[in-house]
Amino acid sequence: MKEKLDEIRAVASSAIAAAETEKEIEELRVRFLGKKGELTAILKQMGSLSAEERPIMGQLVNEAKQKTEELINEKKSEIKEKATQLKLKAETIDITMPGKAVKTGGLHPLSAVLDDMIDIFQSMGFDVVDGPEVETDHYNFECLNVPADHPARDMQDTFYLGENLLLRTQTSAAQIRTMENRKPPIRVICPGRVYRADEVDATHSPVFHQIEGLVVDKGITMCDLKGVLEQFAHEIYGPETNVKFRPSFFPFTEPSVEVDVTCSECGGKGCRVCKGSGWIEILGAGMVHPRVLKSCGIDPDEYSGFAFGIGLDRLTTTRYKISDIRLLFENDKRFLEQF
Ligand code: 2NM
Repeated sequence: MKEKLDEIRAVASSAIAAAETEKEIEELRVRFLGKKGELTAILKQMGSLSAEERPIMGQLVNEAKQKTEELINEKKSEIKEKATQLKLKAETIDITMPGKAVKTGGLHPLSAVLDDMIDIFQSMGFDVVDGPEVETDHYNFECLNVPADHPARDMQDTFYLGENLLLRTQTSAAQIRTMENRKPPIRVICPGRVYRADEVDATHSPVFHQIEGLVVDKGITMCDLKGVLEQFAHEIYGPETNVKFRPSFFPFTEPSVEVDVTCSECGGKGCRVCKGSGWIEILGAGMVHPRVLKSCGIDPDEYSGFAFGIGLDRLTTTRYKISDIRLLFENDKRFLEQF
């Protein structure tokens, strides 16, 4: 029996030493130490021994069991440790490797300028409103006091989609709808794309961007117009910028003005950009024509208002020294990546 025991111990220890996985080691534990295991079986045969041999043999078997258990536990932790080391090695991060460059998009220059303008007008209490780009003759021209024989209505200047349907030539239609739907006081700006059948060149595009503003309330005067637009010009071009109001004409405003600011290129001395005048025209404006107010259901005897229209594209090209307006619309990545 002792020989048998020694043999089992020898087999067990070499099998344990050769085991490589937790599964194998668990199988060995069952094979030698389990309820039906080889060492347990020997213990059960002890009944056939004499009374003197029994305690000696019992001690040997117990020793063998204990020793085998120790070997198994040692091997088990060895395998576990190895697995942990492997896992750590596989998950090692080499912090000296150069990082992957994360490409972030940027704002289109038009969006950057528009965001600035919206900030300025919102800080003066204006809401931003939106409107459709496909408009009716009624909202684009009728309500704005543009007569039927006005050159702006000519096919040469306006993209018609049908007899009464067109691509809006200014964003005023959105303001007309605002006047129809809201009661004064009204303070809104309406930024958006507008369309004109212009000849395309470095400074003209058939699609461009406008931001139009409208204020209607009791007692609004030309002073309010001047104050708001001067504030705007100073925020965009800096507080030293001079602002000049010139009389002008629009069908939808009376009186009408055009607003010039000191040329930001030469500081007013005169250069190629301002064609030697020292001034740059930035917007048109005026007191909303009583007929326009009336066409929107607002009583011109009770209310008055002012409106203005600013071209976004020229402001953008001058700010970023972009030589050709068409670059704003082509979405060439080599151009856009510069912003
Ligand atoms: C301009 C110049 C002057 C204008 C007028 C209106 C409305 F809807 F209230 F009648 N919105 N915008 C206006 C006035 C636009 O663009 C150069």
